[in-house]
Amino acid sequence: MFSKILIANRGEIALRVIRTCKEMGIKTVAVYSTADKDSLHVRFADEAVCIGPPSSAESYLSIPKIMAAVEITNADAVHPGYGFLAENADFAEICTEYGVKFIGPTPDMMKSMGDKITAKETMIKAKVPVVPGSEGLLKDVKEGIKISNKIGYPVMLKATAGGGGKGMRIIWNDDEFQEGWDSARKEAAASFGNDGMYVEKFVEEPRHIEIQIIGDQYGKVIHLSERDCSIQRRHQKLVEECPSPFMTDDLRKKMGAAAIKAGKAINYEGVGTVEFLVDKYRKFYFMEMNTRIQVEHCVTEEVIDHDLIKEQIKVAAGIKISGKSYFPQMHAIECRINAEDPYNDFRPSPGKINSFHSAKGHGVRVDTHVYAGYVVPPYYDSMIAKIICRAQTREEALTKMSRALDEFIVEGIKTTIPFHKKLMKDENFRKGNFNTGFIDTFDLGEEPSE
Ligand code: MV4
Repeated sequence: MFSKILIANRGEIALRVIRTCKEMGIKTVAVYSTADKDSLHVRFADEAVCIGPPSSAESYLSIPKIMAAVEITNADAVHPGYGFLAENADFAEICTEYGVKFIGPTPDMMKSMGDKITAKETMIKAKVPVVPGSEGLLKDVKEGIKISNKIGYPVMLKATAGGGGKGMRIIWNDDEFQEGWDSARKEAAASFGNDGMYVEKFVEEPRHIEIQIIGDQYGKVIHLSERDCSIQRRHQKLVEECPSPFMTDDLRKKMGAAAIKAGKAINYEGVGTVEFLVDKYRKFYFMEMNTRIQVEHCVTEEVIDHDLIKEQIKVAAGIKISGKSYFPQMHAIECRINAEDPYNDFRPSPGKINSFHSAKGHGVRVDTHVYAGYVVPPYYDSMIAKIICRAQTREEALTKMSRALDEFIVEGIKTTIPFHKKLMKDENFRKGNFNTGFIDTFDLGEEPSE
């Protein structure tokens, strides 16, 4: 087992990793920017190294700064968390060169999923269902139009370097193709420095359902059931839950088996997530694979009662996975609390938290790095807390979440709490009647006056 892990991250995920390391008897090293000097991850780690000024590029994204911290503290493994360097193949490679274990997949596994066309080709070979479309890169508009007529409009034009909605266009007919092609390519070139495009059938009103997997170094891959992440706004997830209200035992078996095939196809090692689009007929299609621990991993932890960070560290240390895939034993739902104003286009709302009272009680878990007096810096992601509620049934979990949101107090900044309160009481949401378009038409109503 590792003796000292450096956590190359900040916020709640850095704290989350520190907690598990403590329970496993592993020493921890925090790294922090000057903007985070008063953060809890700095206080709770055994050692802490300042790695630069507030800007991410000069701190949490700086490979030389992080490697210097690894060197001076003698850490024997690095946990990247999510975001920042978590899916940076160069960073994983450099860690290996330095003789420190990168807790995650190998650079090859990361690269094979980072390029969407390569990922799709790998899935076709592995017999994982994909959305019908072009094979490989599109040469030009002419080829794109020809394929679109074959599969039938509407189609979606996507950047091979994309993900998260950038460089993506819905196209409804031949006449729209050229303009969509030009604008999507320009966006992809600017965002990723790669303007390679592919096209596929547009799946209408899909649900976003992902399967958590874990693989060990000996070729074993199991799944840990699904998370429904259809409640998103501009490709930012707001709520995640398990079981998906749309799931059936039969569909879970099929999607679980497909996710395992996806993992095995690349000899996947570590925790990963296979994202699927699921249409109204419950047909599912591979979308992308995330080769990292995700924000919403807690939902899975609550329904299968296992610590995923612990499992991740164990497989990284070469321990074998024992046992079979896991099916949900409970219902869990997570609301992301962001320092944003839901009544003003979710604009970031950094600043000082004057008073803070966390929700508590049976079945309520709050993962957060903030406290009364904490100043939310403007430089990073705006998530300040995750509330995860679990109960025997979805109905009870939603009721518990409403209650938890009601007793959660954050003063001094705007948060997404009022949004979640309204959502938990929405009739269609409660019925499980939603897809990825739900938030586009959701009416938050007027801001309540104090
Ligand atoms: C799609 C799609 C419909 N059809 N692909 C959005 C982000 C990127 N990962 C892929 N995305 C989509 N791909 C086809 N062929 C609809 C989306 C999509 C979406 C997917 C999951 C969750 C929210 C979404 C919001 C808008 C579009």
